Amino acid sequence: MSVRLIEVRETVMARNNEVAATVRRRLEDAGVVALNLVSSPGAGKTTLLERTLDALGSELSVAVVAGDVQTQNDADRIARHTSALVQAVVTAGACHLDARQVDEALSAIDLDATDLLFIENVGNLVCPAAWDLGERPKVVLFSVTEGEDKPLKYPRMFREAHYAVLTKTDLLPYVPFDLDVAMGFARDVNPNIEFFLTSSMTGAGIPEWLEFLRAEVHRLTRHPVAVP
Ligand SMILES: Nc1nc2c(ncn2[C@@H]2O[C@H](COP(=O)(O)OP(=O)(O)OP(=O)(O)O)[C@@H](O)[C@H]2O)c(=O)[nH]1
Ligand SMILES: [Mg+2]
Repeated sequence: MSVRLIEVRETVMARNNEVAATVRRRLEDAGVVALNLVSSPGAGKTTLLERTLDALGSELSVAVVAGDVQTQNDADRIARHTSALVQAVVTAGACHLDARQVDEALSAIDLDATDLLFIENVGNLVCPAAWDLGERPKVVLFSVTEGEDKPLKYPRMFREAHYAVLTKTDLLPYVPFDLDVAMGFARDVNPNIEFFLTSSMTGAGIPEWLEFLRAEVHRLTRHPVAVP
């Protein structure tokens, strides 16, 4: 029985990886930078997206796929900050998005007219780490109220991520959280991870985040990824 279960899971993961490869190719062909935002519940993904859309919406063509377990609250929130269609994916209990859901959501988006795609994953520090959505890069958000040791407790998430956004830095005066210790733990599991320190309340660190997004779009436009 247990052997059969493992086989089933492997088949499901293999199928996901196939679809993710298709998604990646579609995005690369269209020159779209696709960020998969992952974090524990409530780390600030939707709020950062709201800020980002307010700042970049008139400058870049930004599309959003918002995943949630049960509601479309986040998609509704995000839609108030953009004129573009926001795709809501309700996973009906699943703790992560999968590549098929993203592939289907992309069908309603004009990728050739899109610069930047944000995929807001389900808030969970375990499940989304294992599921390739065809994105590049994966960005983990990590708020200062969560404790410095999250990278050690959930290493796969931080190992898979290319960037970490330390959010809610406006709360640092009120919580015992050592930024250097937290960043050190993240580097222990992923020496190449790069950081942004942000507050969506005060706007601290948001200009650097926006500059990074602009540079990613510019890089892909000037040096398209070679698709074999
Ligand atoms: N103080 C402070 N609060 C923030 C910041 N960013 C988000 N919040 C608050 O944190 C709470 C959760 O923020 P969301 O953006 O909904 O978090 P999320 O990661 O999208 O949550 P899920 O989608 O449920 O996983 C909200 O009450 C926000 O107002 C921040 O930079 N500083
Ligand atoms: Mg959210």
